[in-house]
Amino acid sequence: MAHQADEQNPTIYLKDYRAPDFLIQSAELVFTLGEEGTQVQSTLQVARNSHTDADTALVLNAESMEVTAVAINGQALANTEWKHSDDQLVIQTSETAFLLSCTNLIHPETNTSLNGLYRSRTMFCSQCEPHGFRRITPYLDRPDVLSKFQVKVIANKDKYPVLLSNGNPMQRGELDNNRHFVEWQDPILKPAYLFALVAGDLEVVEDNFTTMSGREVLLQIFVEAKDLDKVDHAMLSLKQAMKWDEDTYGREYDLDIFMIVAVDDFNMGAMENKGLNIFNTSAVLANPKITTDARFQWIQAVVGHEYFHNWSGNRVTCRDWFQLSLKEGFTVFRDSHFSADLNSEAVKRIEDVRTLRAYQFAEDAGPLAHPVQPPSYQEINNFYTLTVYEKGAEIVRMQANLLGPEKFRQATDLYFDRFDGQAVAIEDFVGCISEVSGLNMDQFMNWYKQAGTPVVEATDSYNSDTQEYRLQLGQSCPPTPESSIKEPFVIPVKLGLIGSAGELAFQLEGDSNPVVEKVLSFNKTEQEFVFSGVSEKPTPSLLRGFSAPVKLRFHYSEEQLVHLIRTDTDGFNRWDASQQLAELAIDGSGSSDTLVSSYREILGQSGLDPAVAAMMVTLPSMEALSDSKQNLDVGALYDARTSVREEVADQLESLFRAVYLENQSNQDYQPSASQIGRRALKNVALAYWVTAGSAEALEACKHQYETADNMTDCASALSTLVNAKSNQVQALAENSLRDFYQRWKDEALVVNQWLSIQATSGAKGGLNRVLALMEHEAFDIKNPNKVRSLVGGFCGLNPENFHNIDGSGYKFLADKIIQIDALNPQTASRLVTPLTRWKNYDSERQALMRNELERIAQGELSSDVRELVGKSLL
Ligand code: B3K
Ligand code: ZN
Repeated sequence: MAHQADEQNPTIYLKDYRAPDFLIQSAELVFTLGEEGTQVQSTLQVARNSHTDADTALVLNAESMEVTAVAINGQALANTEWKHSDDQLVIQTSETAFLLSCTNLIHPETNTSLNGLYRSRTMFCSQCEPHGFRRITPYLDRPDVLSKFQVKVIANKDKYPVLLSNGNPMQRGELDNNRHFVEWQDPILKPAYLFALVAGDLEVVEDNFTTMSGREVLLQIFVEAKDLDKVDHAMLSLKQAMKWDEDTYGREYDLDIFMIVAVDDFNMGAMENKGLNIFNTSAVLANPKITTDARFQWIQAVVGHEYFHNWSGNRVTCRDWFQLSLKEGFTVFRDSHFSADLNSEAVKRIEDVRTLRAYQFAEDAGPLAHPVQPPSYQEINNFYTLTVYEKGAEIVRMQANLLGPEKFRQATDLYFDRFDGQAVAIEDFVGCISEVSGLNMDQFMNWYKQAGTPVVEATDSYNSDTQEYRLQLGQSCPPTPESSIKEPFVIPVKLGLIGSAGELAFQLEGDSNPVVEKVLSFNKTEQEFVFSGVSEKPTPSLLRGFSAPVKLRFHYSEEQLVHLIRTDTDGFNRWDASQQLAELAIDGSGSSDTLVSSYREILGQSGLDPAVAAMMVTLPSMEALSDSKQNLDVGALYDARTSVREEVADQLESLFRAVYLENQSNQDYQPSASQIGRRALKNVALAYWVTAGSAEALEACKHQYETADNMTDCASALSTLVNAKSNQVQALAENSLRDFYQRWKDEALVVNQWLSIQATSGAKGGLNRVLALMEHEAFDIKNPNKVRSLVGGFCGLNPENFHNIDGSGYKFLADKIIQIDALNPQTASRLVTPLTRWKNYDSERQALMRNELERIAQGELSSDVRELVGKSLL
C-alpha cells in the first residue's frame, strides 16, 4: 500500500532544487469567460536560461485543460512539435528567446476544487497559490519565475459588469453579443501564484489612503449588493494596516489601487494576490449585528496579514515552496504584532500561545510533524500548516527579540531592499539577521530544520547562606518522521525571580550588574545557570512572554502557582500559572479548593484587564489538556474537566452573578479592546453562573439571548444554553436554536455560526444532531465554510462526542472525507487531522481510528488526502 502510494505521489525534495530552464519575461492573457467553458489565449515572452542548452525542451505545467493551439513567434506549431500529457505541455524548440502563444479551454463552471479559475455563486474567481495557475493556462508555475502580466477579460456585460485582475485598469470597451472587456496591466514582476481574476455583478465601497510619500491610493472592496452594510470594518482595518506597515517597517504600498473582493466559496481565509486580494466572506464581512468580537478581531488580523504580504511575500517572494514559511511565518509575526499594537499585547500573546499549544504542538507530536522548512513533500497544499505559519512566526519572533526593535528593523530593511523583486530562501532572511547583528545563526537554523517541540526540564536549588540560586536546564526533542536525532536548539529563556513581596534582583554569573529580568541563551543539552545576590528562596518565573516555543517542565507546587498568579509582573506567566493550577485540579494532583480561591482573588482584583481575567478563569481546553498525554481516555478527561468546572461554578456562584451584572454596558457597540474584554468577562461569568443552575441565571441568559444588540452577546447566550446539561435548559435551547435560525436564515455567515454552535456542543447525542443538520437546507457540502462549521466543528472541537467509544464519530468523518475528496481535495485533507492523532488514544479507540484511516486509504484519492492518510498509517 505504502509503495503504491509513493508511485502515485512522488516525493519532491528541497535538495533537488534547480533554477528554471526557461524564464518568462512577460505574459499577455486574454480570457473569454463563458457559461460553458472559458477560453484562455496566452502570449508569453520566453527566454532560455543561461545554463540551459539548446536541445532542452520547454516543459510547461498544464493541468485540467484542453490545449487547442500552440505557436512560436506567430508560426503555428505542427502536432509533432508539442505534446500535452501528464499535466505537462512539452514544446520542442531550440530558440533562445521567443514569443509563445497558446490557446486553451478550461471549465470553471464545473470546478468544485476551488483551485484555479472557478465559480463562486454567480461570479468567477481564482485561487492560484500554490499550483492553481497551471489549471488556467500552460505556464512555468513556480514562484521563482517572475513576469509582468497584462490581462484582458471579456464577458457578458449584464452578468459580469465588474471585471478585475491585478494592477491598473488600462482600457475598457464594448464588444459584440452584449459583451464587454477590461484590460489590466500589473507593472510589478510577480510569480503566477499571485495572479487573480474576478468577474461578477458586484458593488464597490471606496476609500482613499495617502501613503507616507504623499501618493493617493484608491481602496476598493467589492461585495454582493446584499453585503454593502458589512464592509466598514475591513476598510478601516486596511487603512490601519497600511499605516502600521509604514510606521513599523517603513513599507509603503506600491500601486495606485488596492482591491479586496469577498467570495463565498473559498478554501481558506484569504489570498494576497497582487493588488487584488480575494477574501472568504467570513474573513471580511462584518457588522455588530452578525459578527462576534472574536470575528471582528480575526478580520482585522487577516486584512492586515494579506496586506502585509505585499512586501513579505509579493515584492520579496519564495524561491520554492519549501521556503513557504519565509513569507508565512514572517507575515503571521507581522500580523500578530499589528493586532497586539492595535488591541492588547498580553491578550494577543495569550491567544497565540493557546493556539500554538493546542494545535501546533499536537501537529509536531504526530505523524505529520515536519520542520518549518520541510526537506520534502508530496502535496504542497498539505504544508499550509500550523507549523509553517505559527511556529514559523515564533521563530521570527525569537529573532526579533534577539536583536531588539532597532536592529531587527535594520535587518528587515536590509532584507526588503536587497531582495526586492527576487525569489529567495529562508537562509537569505536569517542571513540579514546575522549580518546586521553580527550573531552566528548556524545553530539557530535548527529551529527551521528540525521538527518536534523541544522539552525543557528545569530544576532549581537555593542556598540561603550564600544567597545563591541555581537553575538547571535540560533540553530534549522527541523523534519525528524526518529524524530521530536532534541537535540542541538555541532556546531564549526569559526569566525573573519572584520573592515573597515581588520581583527579586539577581546577578547572573559573569554579569557585572544585578537585574530583575534576564534572557538566558540555553543552547546545550544541559546547562546550569547560577544567580547570586538572591535575598530569599525565589519562585522562578520562567519563559516569560513564552520566549520560545517549547514545553517547559518545572514542578511548581500549588502554593508557588498561586503566588505567581498573585505577584508575577509578567502578564503571560500569570495566565500560564492559572492554567497550570487548573490542570493540577483536573488531573487530581491539586485541589479544586485552591483553584476556587485563586479564581476568587483574580475576579476581585480591580486593576486586572477584564480580557485577561476572563482568560485566567477559563479552564484549559480539552485540546490543551490532551497535549503530551498517552492512552488518553477522552471521556474520563472530559468528566474530570466538567466536574472541576461545576465545582468552580457552585462555589463562586454569587461572585459570577456579581461579575455578570457589573459588566453590563449600555454603550453603543464597538469592537474595541476594552469593550471586547468586558464582554468576554461578562459572558464567561454568565456561563459559570448558568452552570451553577439557578432559575435567575437561566432567566438572565434567556433575556440576554433575546435582547442582545450584538452577535457576541447573542451567540454567547445561545451557546451557553445549548451546552447546558439539564433537560429543562435543553428544551429552552431547542426553542432558541429554532428562533435563531428563523431570525438569521438569510445571513450565510450567521447560519454558519448556528451550525458550529450545534456541532461543537458537548451535550450528548451530538452526532445525530450533526447528521440531521447535514440534510438541512442550510447545509451545502460544496461550501468550505459550511463544511468547516459542521463537520470540522464536530470532529475537531467536540472531543467528547467525536470520540464516542462506539466509533460512530470516526466512521462519520471517514465517510465525509471520502465524499468531499471527490469534490474538493484541499477541504477534504484539512478534515483528516483528528484521525491522524490516533496514537494518542486508548487502544480501543486507536483500533477504531486506524480502521477508518485504512478504509479511506482503499479508495481513489486525491494526492492531498493520500499523503496525509499514508503518512498517518506508517
Ligand atoms: N497565502 C495564502 C494561502 C494559500 C493556501 C493555498 N492552499 C493565504 C495566506 O497565508 O495569506
Ligand atoms: Zn499568508
